[in-house]
Amino acid sequence: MTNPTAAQPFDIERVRRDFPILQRTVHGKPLVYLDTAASAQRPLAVIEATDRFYREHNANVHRGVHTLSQEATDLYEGARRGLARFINADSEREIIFTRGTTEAINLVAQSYLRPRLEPGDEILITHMEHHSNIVPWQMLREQTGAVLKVAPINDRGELELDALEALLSDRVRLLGVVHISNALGTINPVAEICRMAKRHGIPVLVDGAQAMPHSRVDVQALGCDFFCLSAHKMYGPTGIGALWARESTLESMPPWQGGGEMISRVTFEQSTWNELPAKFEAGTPNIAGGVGLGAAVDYLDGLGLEVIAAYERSLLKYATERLREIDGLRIIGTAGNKAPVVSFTLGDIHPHDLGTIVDHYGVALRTGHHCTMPVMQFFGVPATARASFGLYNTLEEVDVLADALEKARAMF
Ligand code: 7TS
Repeated sequence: MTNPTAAQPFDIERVRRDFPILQRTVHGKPLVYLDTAASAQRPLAVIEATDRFYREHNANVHRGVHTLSQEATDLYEGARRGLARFINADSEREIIFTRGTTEAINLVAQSYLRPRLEPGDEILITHMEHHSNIVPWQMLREQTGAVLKVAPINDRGELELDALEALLSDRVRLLGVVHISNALGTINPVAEICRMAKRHGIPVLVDGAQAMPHSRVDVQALGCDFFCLSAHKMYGPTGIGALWARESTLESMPPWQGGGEMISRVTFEQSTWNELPAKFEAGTPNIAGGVGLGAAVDYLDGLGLEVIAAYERSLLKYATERLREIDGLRIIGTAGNKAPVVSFTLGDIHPHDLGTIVDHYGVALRTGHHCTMPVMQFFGVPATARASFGLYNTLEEVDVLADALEKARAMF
């Protein structure tokens, strides 16, 4: 599905005007927001959609006959249809709204995998996973006696595909892999990995949190079994995201939380379950969040992900060149295929000090382990500073970052 307006060239000044927060200053300097991988800023379209929802349509969804409740339901379900279309799902029944990627992964762990695991069965993940694609499987390991295996990475921060394939034994019940690493920027060859896993009959969960804002995701073309995403990484609200899985897979899974909306009929003796996707959405959902997610999808579609990706590649190229010129700067994560994320250390300066200093120049960097402690251990660093770019960043902002880093270096 391509959007006819997407063929327009990328007008960065116009795009920046869509993001009101970019007008503000920090310590008297223009904000240079380089923390999009943690959470993206929101365009007016998203802010206004949630604002309009609360001003004009706010009511609980699904159970009402009154007009507002029906309007709220239409908006919320419209967002689900929009997301289904955006990622090329077969139908909106394949979209389960969650709080985000983390909750989507936990849902798969508890509802899909837990009933299928025997002691000694294996769950395979990779060395570059975010904690949210590690810890739910560790918890499952404690609950079931399963074994957690880890596919290795190399010094550039790329997956070792041969080693990964060698780990695809007949004991593996699920492979969990990150599409784009938040700490390294590595774009994994997920379609190839899914084909590999399919040859061994192993289902694949893709952590797509970082992929959604940077590349067009087509869940059918990827060939995965589960795809997890967060709206706030893709210019939408926090507290909402989704799990995609095929209808047949979701039908085979028991509900994981009980409550209102997920039932068909309740007596004290027994309850029966609602149809998809309601079966997995107990309780009142994040309705305004869903509406905002729908607006974010429309916004990204309007710009065109191919256009965004091309622009972001130019940002990454320039940032990599500029940062490499800085004495003592070490880039962590130098994969051949990267998203616009640059993790680095600078001499012996602690990343937190670096982050604090550049903040005084208006530059928002994330510093720490980025919820990927095993990646930090692999590269032998306690933490990195990370510049992560979004569709609103400019080459001039890369210069501001580089100058601020030079000033920080001079202070030590
Ligand atoms: N997976 C990846 C690859 C992520 O980058 C993140 C969040 C998550 C999962 C969890 O998403 P959530 O929306 O459920 O929290 N990453 C980051 C980050 O890089 N800095 O802060 C959060």
